[in-house]
Amino acid sequence: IMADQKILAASKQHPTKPGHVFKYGTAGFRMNSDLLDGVTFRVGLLAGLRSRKLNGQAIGVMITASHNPPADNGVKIVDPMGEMLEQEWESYATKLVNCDDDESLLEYYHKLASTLKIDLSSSAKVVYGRDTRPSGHTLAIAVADALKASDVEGVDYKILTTPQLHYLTRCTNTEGTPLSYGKVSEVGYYEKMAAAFIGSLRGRKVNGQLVVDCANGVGGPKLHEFLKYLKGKVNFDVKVVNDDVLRPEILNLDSGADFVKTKQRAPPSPKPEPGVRTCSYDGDADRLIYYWTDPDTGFFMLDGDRISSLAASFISDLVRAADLEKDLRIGVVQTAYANGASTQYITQHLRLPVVFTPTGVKHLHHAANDFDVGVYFEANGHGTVLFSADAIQLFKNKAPQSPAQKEALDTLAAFSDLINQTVGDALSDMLMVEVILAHKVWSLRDWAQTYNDLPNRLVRVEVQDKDVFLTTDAERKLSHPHGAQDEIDQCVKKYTNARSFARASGTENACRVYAEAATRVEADELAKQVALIVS
Ligand code: 16G
Ligand code: ZN
Repeated sequence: IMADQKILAASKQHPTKPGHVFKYGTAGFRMNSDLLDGVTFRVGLLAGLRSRKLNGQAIGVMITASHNPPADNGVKIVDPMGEMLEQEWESYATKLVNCDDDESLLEYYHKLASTLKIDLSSSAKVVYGRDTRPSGHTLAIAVADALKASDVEGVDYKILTTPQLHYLTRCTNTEGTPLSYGKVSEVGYYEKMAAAFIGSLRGRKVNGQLVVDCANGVGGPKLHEFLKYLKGKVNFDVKVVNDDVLRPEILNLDSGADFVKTKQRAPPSPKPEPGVRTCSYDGDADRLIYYWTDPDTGFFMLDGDRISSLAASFISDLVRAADLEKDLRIGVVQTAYANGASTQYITQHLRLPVVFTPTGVKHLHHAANDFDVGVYFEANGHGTVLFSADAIQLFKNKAPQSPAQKEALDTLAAFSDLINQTVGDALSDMLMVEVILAHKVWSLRDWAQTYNDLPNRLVRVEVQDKDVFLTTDAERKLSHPHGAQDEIDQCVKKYTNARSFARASGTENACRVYAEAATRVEADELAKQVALIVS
């Protein structure tokens, strides 16, 4: 009863705004920050329940709205090994957050505890962090208040990138075990990344300067911090730009991975230097896009599909050199947005299997776990490479039969340490790309020449009710409304090498249409026609 009073009293301090229906979507709860205080408080309560349900393992809570405008914010829950919240719990989150008042909230909290057989007196722990948005500070207080009221231990990591919070969650739960993932601190993250970067380079040189656009988000200060750990150990010429987090209004403004990918051009500021290798993070540093501006041919982008095929090619070469080809299954996971040319390159040229899943990291991550080495990237630059415990054991313990085999095994061991195993991580992925380019002695132009992207167009279509659009086959086909897919098929038939699909957005009230075809004009036309079908 005392405990209930505490939760009720705290909840009164963090009311939800009436008249809104909230949904735990692909990126947790995300909206204008004015609506989020009560939502975040309730997410804090649920995270505590989840921790109790999982025998007191730490659960993560991240407060961020990624590439969204500065006025937005969001909150999502991270499971013990650093993965996204288990699907079933997403609906508990939705229900808990939508309770009408404090009393019904408390009632549903108890209902969840009893149906899930959760002992509310057992111990629980939640670790949390936030990006640089000004609203993050008060939202973190809402989490803290929920934890205090429900008697859950909380650790406030303050400002972090999203992947750092995922890393810390996993480290907390594996500390002192054979599965230990690193020191449980932000410093531990930098130390691990720095050691693995140097270890993976194996004496090779990173060529030329790399410009990193941080979207004026949390990636900026964190990258500056990381670079200190390389000082005097390796020559890595990085110029950090768009790293101003003191003016929150410029977060994600005309910069960052989402801008570059959707606008298909370099951020206007600072003025792009011709030929210089450049990459962009998004606002919470879990997406990465590479590009350069050519004096003759203009802007050229290397997106998530390119990073995926680069990683798959590098790793499969090493696995072959290490004579592990028969022991390890390597696979690539893509979504419907992956450029058809990348899929063809991976299946035909690299001869690796490609699996398709619906949009959203949790789906890709899950599918990648089915391989010993699972490479997954969304075209938008979010992704990572997952290594099975068996694979990592082999890299570390297999007895090499030749110096070349030893070199391959040692590179794989360090490389697997460099790649964040919990979630896509712009900093870790960037180091991965830099290592691969250094090994191959490739410029971005060399990388770009592996295949030619099919011209493509993505359009956002305003629709009355996006929920009438239901998909099958990893979102590549519409099952509803009836007949729509037939109409799309008829359009696609008219073009060469063409493909198109429509799906309801998971984050906005709109429908998205993607089209690709042999030429720019055809891709544009096709997208327009399919947009007409769904609107
Ligand atoms: C979320 C997803 C991202 C996906 C995007 C699609 C996570 C962490 N993020 O931002 O991976 O590409 O949604 O948005 O899963 P859409 O459904 O509006 O097209
Ligand atoms: Zn992000």
